[in-house]
Amino acid sequence: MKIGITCYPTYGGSGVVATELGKALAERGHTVHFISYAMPFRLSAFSENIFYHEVNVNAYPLFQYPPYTISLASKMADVVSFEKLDLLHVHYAIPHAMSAFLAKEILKDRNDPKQDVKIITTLHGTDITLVGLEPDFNGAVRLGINKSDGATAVSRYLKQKTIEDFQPRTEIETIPNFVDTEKFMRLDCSQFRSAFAEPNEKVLIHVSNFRPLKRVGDVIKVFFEVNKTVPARLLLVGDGPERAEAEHFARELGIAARVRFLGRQEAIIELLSIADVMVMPSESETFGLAALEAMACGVPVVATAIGGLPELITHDLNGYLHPLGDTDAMAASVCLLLKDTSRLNSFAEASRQTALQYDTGKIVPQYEQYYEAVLSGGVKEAAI
Ligand code: GMT
Repeated sequence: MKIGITCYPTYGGSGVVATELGKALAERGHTVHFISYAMPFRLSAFSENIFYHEVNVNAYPLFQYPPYTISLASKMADVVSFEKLDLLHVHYAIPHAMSAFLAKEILKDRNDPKQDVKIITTLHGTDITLVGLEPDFNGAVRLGINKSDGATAVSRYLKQKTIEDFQPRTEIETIPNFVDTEKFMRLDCSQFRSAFAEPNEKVLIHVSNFRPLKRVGDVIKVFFEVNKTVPARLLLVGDGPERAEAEHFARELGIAARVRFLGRQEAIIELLSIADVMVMPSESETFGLAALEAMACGVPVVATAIGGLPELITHDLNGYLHPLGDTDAMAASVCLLLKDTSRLNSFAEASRQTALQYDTGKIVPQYEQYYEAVLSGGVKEAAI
């Protein structure tokens, strides 16, 4: 198949999923065209089946807000027509689903032979649970889903939430996120570990884009409590709007020397390999890709019992789930793991086993089958 993929290239899990999907599809012999404003950050290695088309954002002086949605739509239409794409798979509804719809309208208007290109929208998270609910976006998101030939959600929770809040006409298929468990596995990084922690210290890790909903302050509170009884270090990987406040908070609590703000990192597998536990106290998480990547590296996750996380984390088996904001309970669970090596090892193994269920080799064929169903017109409208 010839597949166009559009995603946010530099920020967040939806871009990671889209890029890893494109890479996996290319390895399986499909031709993949990424269409975006920058090269997706995980698209480092060359593949003869992967192409990248950059969208130019026109900075004409009249445009206080350059119309990216339109530039993207025009680029999509050009790539579909010239490269004879079978489908456009867009990740994160805003604005990508609307751009894809507009691209199809452009092709129809030109009576282009590819005017029937199929559109598939994958819903990832706040496009449905937060931003998409705002009156400024709500109607457009629903239109984008309804004008897609197929739509997928990354968890059962997200599918349900989309149906409840948007009542879309397009049937939503659940296809969970995935991880390459041959790459994401625990490596022996003892040398690397000694740069961050003493041999008697435990390592907690948090990976996110530091948006308010990730509650990095709660991560620090959990660590503050844990560190009272278990000598530990906290690695904070990623960057975003809450970072400065989190740094101040760690200083206020007198634990700044034990907390390492690492910013955005490429060496994510190495960092996960030296961690004992991940803390994910998010107030909203439709899937939790960062948790899945940690689990693949044998790192159990202590998280909030919200969104799609309970589909991935089974309380008291491969991690712990607690109510939003209950940092005392989260700290107690982290201590339970860190003080009992056999429990930690069993949770680490259970985490790895769970991650194997979400291996690239198991999930990517679900996307291929879904593409085939959409191309053959076999995807029905929702019965609402
Ligand atoms: O929706 C967002 O907040 C952004 C999006 C992203 O690009 O990081 O995150 C969502 O998609 C990820 C990949 O499918 C999921 O693993 C995240 O759980 C989800 N984030 C939220 O729901 C907050």
